[in-house]
Amino acid sequence: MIKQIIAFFICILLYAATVSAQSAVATPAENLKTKWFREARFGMFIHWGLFAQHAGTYKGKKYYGISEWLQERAKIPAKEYEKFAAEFNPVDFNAAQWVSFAKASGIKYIVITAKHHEGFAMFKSMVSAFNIVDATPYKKDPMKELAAECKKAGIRLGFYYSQFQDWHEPNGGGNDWDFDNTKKDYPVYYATKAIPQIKELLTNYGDLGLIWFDTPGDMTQEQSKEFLKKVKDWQPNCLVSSRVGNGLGDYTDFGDGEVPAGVVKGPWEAIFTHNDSWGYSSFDNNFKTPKEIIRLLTTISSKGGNLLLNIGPMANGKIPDLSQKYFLETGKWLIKNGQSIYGTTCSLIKPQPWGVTTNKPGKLFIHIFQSPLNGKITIPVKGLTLHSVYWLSNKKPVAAAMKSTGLQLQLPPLLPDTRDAVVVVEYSGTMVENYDTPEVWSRQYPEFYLLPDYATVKGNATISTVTYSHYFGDWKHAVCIKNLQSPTDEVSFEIQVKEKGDYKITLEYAADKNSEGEEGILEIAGQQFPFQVLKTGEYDEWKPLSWIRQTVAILSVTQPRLYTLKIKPARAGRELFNLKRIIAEPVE
Ligand code: H79
Repeated sequence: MIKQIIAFFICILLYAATVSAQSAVATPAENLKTKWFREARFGMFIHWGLFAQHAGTYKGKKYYGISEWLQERAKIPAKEYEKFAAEFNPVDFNAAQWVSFAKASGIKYIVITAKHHEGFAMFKSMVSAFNIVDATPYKKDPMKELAAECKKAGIRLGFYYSQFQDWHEPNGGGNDWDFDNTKKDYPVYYATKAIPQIKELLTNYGDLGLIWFDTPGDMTQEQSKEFLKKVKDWQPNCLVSSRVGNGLGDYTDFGDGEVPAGVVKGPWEAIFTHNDSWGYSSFDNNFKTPKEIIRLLTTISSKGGNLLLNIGPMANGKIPDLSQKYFLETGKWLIKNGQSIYGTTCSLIKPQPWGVTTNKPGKLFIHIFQSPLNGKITIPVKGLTLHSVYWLSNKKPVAAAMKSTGLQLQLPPLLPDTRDAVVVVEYSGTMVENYDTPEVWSRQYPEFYLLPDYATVKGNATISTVTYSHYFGDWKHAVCIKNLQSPTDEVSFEIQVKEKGDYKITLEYAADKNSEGEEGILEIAGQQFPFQVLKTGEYDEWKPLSWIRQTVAILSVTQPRLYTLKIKPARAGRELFNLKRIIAEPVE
């Protein structure tokens, strides 16, 4: 019960944290201020602090999940935690190496934890002796060196600062194992520690790109405004993340590990960590591969945002080997293909079975994740005059023609890159936003998906993000179709079926006991395919969600043409399910 209350409290913090910056139309001055950020596309988050020393283990017990929450999870008293500083000695820290690594990885900005929830300042502070210079044998300020190296390398530096949670302070948020929550005076903490330390960060380290606030918790609108104003007083051009709270900030951050549905206008950032923990964890080996990073970066760019991807250095200052290896591999891809990422704007068409697109004036970048068997792809754009069409990585031409159905490319049997092969189309004419084109089903792909992002929903049906986690608190998110409860709630897709033959149609979803046994109907080509919803597990955002793939129809197409696929409940009842995607497979 107590655990649930705590989890509830943290949920409130988290949800307050994911509120987006209010998107009033940006003024020219705001546009100028966020220009570097909107063009940067790839940032490196660094979670480094005393938590790195324990690397997820305390008194012989492994805490799976996010290691920077060790103090909270093991309920370590602040007085005892304080002693960790005497052991913290990052002798192998080398700012020049970190920055050259970031540069070689194609990183344009770095955001590092100046102070995480544990309350320990990783910089010299006159405000609190609980800082790396005064409390550790290291006695140096790594942020000074990092700021100097970033400046030399032309990389923007931002500081993460936990402005509400501070487990070291009696009046800071979060620590209820030492301090009584009902007796806390948060304004005292803001005035005596948080704001004075932010002043130190903004006055002692040169020009900063941004301040990355997190978990605003109980902050009022006035308090969030005050933090924002202080940052601007000291550095008017320094950006502030939306986690300053209450809908404020210069750009939007979504939830930890969340990619939003569809294209999002205005400056924003998706934040991910390389494995499942933000701080270093000695036993977390779930590192994203170069292919996963490249596709994540490309997909986020195509939606108009940045990827801020985190690494957790060890206590001695070393960056984990696999983070080094896979970031550098991503950097190699960016050296050849960076033009299709940096400074691009979002896709003007929806994701296609072969991949996604990004844009620059007069240039369309086609990111191919998967080639059809016959190598023919059609990009749903009209009226362009083609000047040249070539692979970005080697400049070799690609056969292309403008047809009435769109821009047709003939790809070779072997793509120049299996992770993301980029074709550049230089053109004149105007490309207009068009997300309304039908989905394409073709026997040239082994399988293809209908995603919720561009579905048409009716009645109470919604396109919403469902949150879950593997280890406690390492959030995962899935965009789903939800709230299909009565026959008037409906989701539908327009589909251009290219070739005749049979197609197997499978639903991928999660459903708990509330939905078990409900009946739904899939409608296509005048046929109705009824199905019953199967229970996949209880829904709990702190636990994994189990997804099931249930085949509900085989459609025999005798005539390739436009079809409408609909899903709705057979009768009024409880919600059908969290529908993640619909998979279609040509029957062979
Ligand atoms: O800095 C990273 C995380 O430490 C921070 N945001 C990213 C960028 C973050 N703050 N809050 N959370 C993440 C949510 C944490 C929830 C949990 Fe727990 C912490 C789950 C398990 C440990 C709450 C406390 C629930 C159980 C204990």
